[in-house]
Amino acid sequence: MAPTTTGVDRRDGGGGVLDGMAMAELLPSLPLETRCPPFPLRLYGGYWLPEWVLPGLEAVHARFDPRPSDVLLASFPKSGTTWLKALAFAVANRADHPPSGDAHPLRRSGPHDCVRFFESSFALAGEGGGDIFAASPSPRLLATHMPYSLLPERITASGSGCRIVYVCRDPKDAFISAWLFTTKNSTAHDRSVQKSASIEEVFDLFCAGRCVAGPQWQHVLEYWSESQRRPEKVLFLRYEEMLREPARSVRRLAEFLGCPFAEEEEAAGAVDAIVELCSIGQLRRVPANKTGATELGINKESFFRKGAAGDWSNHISLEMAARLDAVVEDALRGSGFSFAAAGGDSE
Ligand code: PAP
Repeated sequence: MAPTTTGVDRRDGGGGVLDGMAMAELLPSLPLETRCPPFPLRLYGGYWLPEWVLPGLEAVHARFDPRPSDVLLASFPKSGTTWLKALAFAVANRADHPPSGDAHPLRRSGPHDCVRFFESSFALAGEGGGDIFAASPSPRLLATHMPYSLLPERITASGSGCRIVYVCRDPKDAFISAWLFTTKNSTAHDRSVQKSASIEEVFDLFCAGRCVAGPQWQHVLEYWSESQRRPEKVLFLRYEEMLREPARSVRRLAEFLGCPFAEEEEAAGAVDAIVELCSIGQLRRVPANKTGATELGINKESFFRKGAAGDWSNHISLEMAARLDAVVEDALRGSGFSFAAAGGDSE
């Protein structure tokens, strides 16, 4: 099997669903990583993915029936997913749910309840059954942390109609966000993973691509490449740019989703109302985001921490940062993509 156009060699960790072999059979033979909390990871299709999610990925391939109106929100973990879910939900549903309204769903429930991850939803639903999203009305908003090359072709084929919005973040900030999230949620750890790992150890693993959905830069590069090839179907956003110009990002999102803001909406302040509704300060105040835990035992409040660019400098040394920058630069050389374009290190 040859490497794909996006550079992922599927021989690296097996092809699994892509080769028609059952995941349950394949899984024990895939390379295993247990040093990186919170989950045991398996190398599959060139990516380190949580072992428990892989059957969900298989189910997405086997049972998920995409519709041309579907929109998939994609990201490497801890890159702005929660924010993107809130923004896309608020933009797409603003006719039914005015952003300033007291009854808006984002004032009563969390962004992760409004837009669900399809691979983990299928994994948690278990075997059997059909398409768990079949009853959801169109247009559907769904989310994924899966790499582009592992999405079903029924989603990625040019004729599918499905649109994808990807949010990317500076790898150092994504690493720090993940590290602090994991340490805050230590009770959600899988028992088979070491709990005492130091930040230095986990950082070394991140630099080697050994983290949930890693290598991070490869994940980003695949979606970026596709956004260059099919800009009408794949929108590539940068977390740092969204922080700098949230209103511009909301307008881009609306245009891409086929529902640009009308003059009357602009005049009525709809864009700013969505920016405010989805701001980290507002989401943090929502009771549903303050208490309780997700199905995986993750404290809901831990999805809302600092929400800034460049916070890595408060947690890792300049030497560590330079090491990761060098790894990333090396891996991206010649690709045309650079994290520096976002100005990721400025607050
Ligand atoms: P996930 O992959 O588990 O879904 P994700 O939402 O991608 O997590 O990332 C969480 C980061 O987004 C956190 O960053 P930090 O740790 O560096 O602070 C979180 O604070 C940030 N975040 C969450 N909501 C928002 C928001 N509304 N605006 C900006 N940043 C946000």
